[in-house]
Amino acid sequence: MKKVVVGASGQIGSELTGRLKSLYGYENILSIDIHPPETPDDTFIQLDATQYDQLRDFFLKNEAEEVYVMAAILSAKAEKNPSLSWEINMKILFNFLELAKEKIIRKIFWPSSIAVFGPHTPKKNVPQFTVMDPDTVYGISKLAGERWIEYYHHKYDVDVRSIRYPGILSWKVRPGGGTTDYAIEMFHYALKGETYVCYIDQNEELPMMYIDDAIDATIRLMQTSSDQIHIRSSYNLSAVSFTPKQLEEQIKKYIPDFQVIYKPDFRQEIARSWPDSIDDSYARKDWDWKPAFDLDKMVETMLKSMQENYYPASEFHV
Ligand code: VAH
Repeated sequence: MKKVVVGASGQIGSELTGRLKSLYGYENILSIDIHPPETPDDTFIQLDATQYDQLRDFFLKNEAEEVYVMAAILSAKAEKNPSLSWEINMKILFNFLELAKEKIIRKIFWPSSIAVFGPHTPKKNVPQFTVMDPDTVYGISKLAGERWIEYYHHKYDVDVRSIRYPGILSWKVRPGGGTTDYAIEMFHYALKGETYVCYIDQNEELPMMYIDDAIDATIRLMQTSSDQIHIRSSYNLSAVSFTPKQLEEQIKKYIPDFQVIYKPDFRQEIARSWPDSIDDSYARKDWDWKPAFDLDKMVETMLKSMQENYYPASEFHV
């Protein structure tokens, strides 16, 4: 039985594929995306996850015990084409819910996001159950998706699990079209010795997480026995919260000359609607979640990894 990562060329999908391969064996993990991966992978299959018949044929040929559905149009990009982004995000989800309802696949991971929270959601330590009035295309699609995955679980006994990811920091694959991408861009500019123009307000606090924590949580949730899972919409998950200014100051501990200019754009309005911090007590209780990366460890790891892999000439030593 294979495990399959859909959206395997993306920021999270690419690293999730690598981790699953090291955990379960290279040949046992298949990867699907509409775009080829940055690094060649002979277990990669180019498929459009919105095309149900193509997916059904693929999964009838390749029996999959688990499918990680990581493909979606992210928040900033989705605002540029609302109806198409809604259509794509929901079609992809429904394709896999239907395959699971037909018992062609057995277990699904589908990522939600803190984008499901909106302007009237409490900003601090957002509880698992609260007011949710997202006012972005991405957030609306993720909230609708959460309702559908809970419906398919209760109505058709589909085993689908989900996490509300915060902003994710990683360095291997550039993210595409997220509001929180600023945090990754800041490291690139700092290491290039260039001034960064930040499109988010310097005091806008957002929940964030290092990629390794996000992947650990995802795999841990999928390994948890079904009777321990008490949340079938999507689990709140938290690691650190910081503002762009706090990130700038943390980077300056290593690169003192780094400069940031703040020029908020439309993405600031998206970020403003999201909470500052998250209460993830359900995830800690149900499947023993705890993050390994605080802000210090995240910044050091990002700088060290990016210097080694992209900017060997950069003038600083961690
Ligand atoms: C985005 N990185 O910015 C994603 C994430 C909470 C943010 O959903 O759209």
